[in-house]
Amino acid sequence: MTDDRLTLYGSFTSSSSYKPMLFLSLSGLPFSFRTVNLKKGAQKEAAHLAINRYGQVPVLAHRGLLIVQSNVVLDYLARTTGRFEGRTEQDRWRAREWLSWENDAITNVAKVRHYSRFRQVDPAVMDYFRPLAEGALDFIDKALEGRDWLVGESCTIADIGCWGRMVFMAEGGMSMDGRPNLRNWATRLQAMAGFALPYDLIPKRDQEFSARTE
Ligand SMILES: N[C@@H](CCC(=O)N[C@@H](CS)C(=O)NCC(=O)O)C(=O)O
Repeated sequence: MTDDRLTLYGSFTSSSSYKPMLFLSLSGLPFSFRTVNLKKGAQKEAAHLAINRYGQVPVLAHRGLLIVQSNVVLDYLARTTGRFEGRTEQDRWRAREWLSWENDAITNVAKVRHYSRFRQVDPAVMDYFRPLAEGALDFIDKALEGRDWLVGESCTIADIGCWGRMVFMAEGGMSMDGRPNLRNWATRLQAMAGFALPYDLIPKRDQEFSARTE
């Protein structure tokens, strides 16, 4: 395996892992997937902490570099492959602006899903996070009014990053109902070659992915 091959460390239940996986799948690029068993706490073991100080997934290894934080991974992939970049310099900055907002706002969708599915919390905690999560979905719905994509005229890392973390919304009791622009955008994403939902895309075991031939 060459240093030039992209290697992604992630987990099949992780929206943060899904984001770069989706980028790679939509791009049809070959890559290696290495599973990190979050349930067994592999992310907190020394071997993983050596590649991700935060004890989390994802991690991208490429050409001797280690890239962590899903939105930084998306930024790296867009820069190095040229895929899903904005067309103009302003668009490229705007895409990264969306990713920064995503990390503030759509994270609340991930939290509500996490507390619904993996961990019981005091109802007051949910009362705090649910309106923030619903508000983030409303914001995206409004931003997409009259447009196909968040930035410019084509899909960028802004769309992949925002969709990628909200994808599990149903597991947190949230939905696209009453959010027509969000639903149409999701439909557009799902129509793209290489698109797959997380449980269909992220393997439970290490796997080698070949380049997609159209
Ligand atoms: N801000 C980070 C968040 C990463 C994150 O929360 N990863 C979760 C899975 S989605 C994780 O590794 N959780 C295990 C843990 O924190 O112990 C990113 O975007 O990469």
